[in-house]
Formats: sequence, C-alpha cells, structure tokens
Amino acid sequence: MLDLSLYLVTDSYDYTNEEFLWYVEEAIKGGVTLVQLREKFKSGREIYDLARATCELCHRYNVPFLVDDRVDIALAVGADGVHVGQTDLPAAEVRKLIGPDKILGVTAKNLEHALQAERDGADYVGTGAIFPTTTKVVTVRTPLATLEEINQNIGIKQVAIGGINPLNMHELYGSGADGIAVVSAIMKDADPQGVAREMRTQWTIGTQQ
Ligand code: TZP
Ligand code: MG
Repeated sequence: MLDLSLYLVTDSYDYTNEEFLWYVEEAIKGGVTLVQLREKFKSGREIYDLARATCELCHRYNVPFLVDDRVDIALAVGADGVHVGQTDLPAAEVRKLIGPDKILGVTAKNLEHALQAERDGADYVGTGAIFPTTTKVVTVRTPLATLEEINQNIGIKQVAIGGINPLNMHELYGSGADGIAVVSAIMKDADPQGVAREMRTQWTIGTQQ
C-alpha cells in the first residue's frame, strides 16, 4: 500500500555522496515513508551512481524509492517508481515503459492535469508549490483551494509539496491530501532524523483528528 504520509524529495546541494546518503538515512530513521531522488543539474552517470546507492539504502529499510524525470535510470537501478512533471515524458508513455506494478507519480497543478494523470495510470499526483519555496526556482504557487478541488475530484492519491515545514504543515491537515512532500525542511536541517520524526508524528496526529 502506497504510503505518502511523509515523502522525502531529495536535493544533494553541495553535499558529497556520503553526506547526501547520511541525510537520507537519517530521514528514513525518522520515519519518511517514500523517497524520491530529484537531481536537476548532475550528469546522467552521476544521477545513476547516486540513484543506485540511494535505492540500495532505501531497500535496506523497506522504503520505496522513486526517481524524478529519468525513467531510464529508475529502470536501470531497480527503483520502485518514477515521478514526472508536465514537461517530461507523457505519463501514459511512462506507464507503458515501467509496466503496471511500479509507482507512477505525476505533478498536477490543476484539475485538468490531475484527471489526465489518473487516466494515464498515475498512482498519485503531486500538487504545489503550496507555500513559497526556494528549492524549485521556476515554479508557480498552487492555492490550497486548488489542491482541495483536485483531491475531491480524483480517485488516486495526492501529495502536497512546496515550502512545507513543521510550522506550516498544520494548514494541510483538513485538505484531504494523503501526505506531504518535503525537500529543504529535511535535507537542510542539521537534525534530519529529528525533523522527519516530528513531521511524521504531527502528520499522523493532525490528520486523524
Ligand atoms: N515542486 C513544487 S515545489 C518543489 C517541487 C519539486 C520544491 C519543494 O521544495 P521545498 O524545499 O520542500 O520547498
Ligand atoms: Mg520533472
């Protein structure tokens, strides 16, 4: 069962691979339920090397591992799935390439995107940026009302993304989203395990009420 509660989307910043893997392992120990490798500036070989190591790490902890954009790399390293946006390979083509069993995530900033993603065989949509973010340089904010509209009209899961941290995550508790996807709040914190644990616990408690 796909658990989107606390979805770690990575950014390697200027970390060495060892430092990067430490952040991911700490976050997993803190309770992240899914990991996506998202690298926009590395070469294919660099992403492949990091994906292999990250996939191995995630599987040691039984946490599913996805790759952003790169279907080829996801398949090469035995990842559990792929996440694509609206300017990447069409989701229906990705589904054909990865087969029926792997996880397919699609970015959907509006209802039309989300309904199309569902028809294309996506398992979940990612909606955002909900709050201001510095991680994705070129991005348009998605209002909370749009996230809720999508949620009410799709039969697949939804994760919220963009600027989410322990202080603002409560704004999403009643939204219907199945989870939160986080980059910098975990990958830039000196205590990634602590912040992951805090966010996972808060999300579970907050969405049960
Ligand atoms: N898509 C929309 S916002 C975003 C992505 C990949 C970046 C989110 O990063 P952060 O650091 O959690 O704001
Ligand atoms: Mg993309």
